[in-house]
Amino acid sequence: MLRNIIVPRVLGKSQEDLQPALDLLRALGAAPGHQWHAGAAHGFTLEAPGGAVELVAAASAPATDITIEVSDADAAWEIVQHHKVKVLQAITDTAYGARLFAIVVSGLRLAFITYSSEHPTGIEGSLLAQDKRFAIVVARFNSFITGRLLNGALLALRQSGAAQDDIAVVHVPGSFEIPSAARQLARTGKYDAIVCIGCLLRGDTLHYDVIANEVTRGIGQSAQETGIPHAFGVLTCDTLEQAIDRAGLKAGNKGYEAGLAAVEMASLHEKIAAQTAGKS
Ligand code: DLZ
Repeated sequence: MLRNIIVPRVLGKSQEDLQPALDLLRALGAAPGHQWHAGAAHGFTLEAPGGAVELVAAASAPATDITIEVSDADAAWEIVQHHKVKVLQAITDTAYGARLFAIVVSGLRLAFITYSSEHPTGIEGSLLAQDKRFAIVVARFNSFITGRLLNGALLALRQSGAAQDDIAVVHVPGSFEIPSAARQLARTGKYDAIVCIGCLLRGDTLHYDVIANEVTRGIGQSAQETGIPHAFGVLTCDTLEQAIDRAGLKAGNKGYEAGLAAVEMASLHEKIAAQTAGKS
């Protein structure tokens, strides 16, 4: 019966009023869900891998509207520094062993928390892109879609802290040409990750399956052989409508997701190299 719990918060009267909160939550990895626009009113649903309602009985109530559990509160704290927020509580250890901070953005009081674990958490990449360099290889074919995916990827990289000058955008004719350009860029050793963007439509491509397999294999092979992370932002859709949904309409923006994946993998790559340096 119960399918989903949605907490609507009215943050103002125009989209501008909620934009800072939207930008921040997306920079922290919230996936864009359903959105609606009705005249001057707007609604943006942000999705997380999990959600829960906590019912509390206590002498005092927490001074936040929403508590967001993150995998690394310190990394989230770094990201928050690049957004216009008011700090309610700087990052700190709690009495119960968690890491926590609280902010206000667009009038919304948010607490971010990472619970301590008795078990080692393992190595995980962060969403911090400062001082990292990225190349985006984007196919011109179906540019109506790939242009939107490119904008999504650029937004993800910039929101994660990558400098404009540290992002190279390389255009290729179609998806088939992505792997060779990606490999050439990866081989230069100048980039921490490559984002690959294209759109294959079954209706347009006679040998759709062959091309889709070849592009997927080529990108994967380039990543494995060069050792540089490649993010896969190539849509393979049956119809233009499906592609539009994945380029920013109903099903999020896969370019944005590929941008975030590139940032996380660039960070993970660096961490694994640091942790394994000198070990045989
Ligand atoms: C030729 C072609 C066709 C029919 N369809 C697509 C497509 O849906 N998506 C895409 O990215 N590229 C397509 N192409 C172009 C090929 O990827 C390639 O650029 C050309 O065959 C030249 O090698």
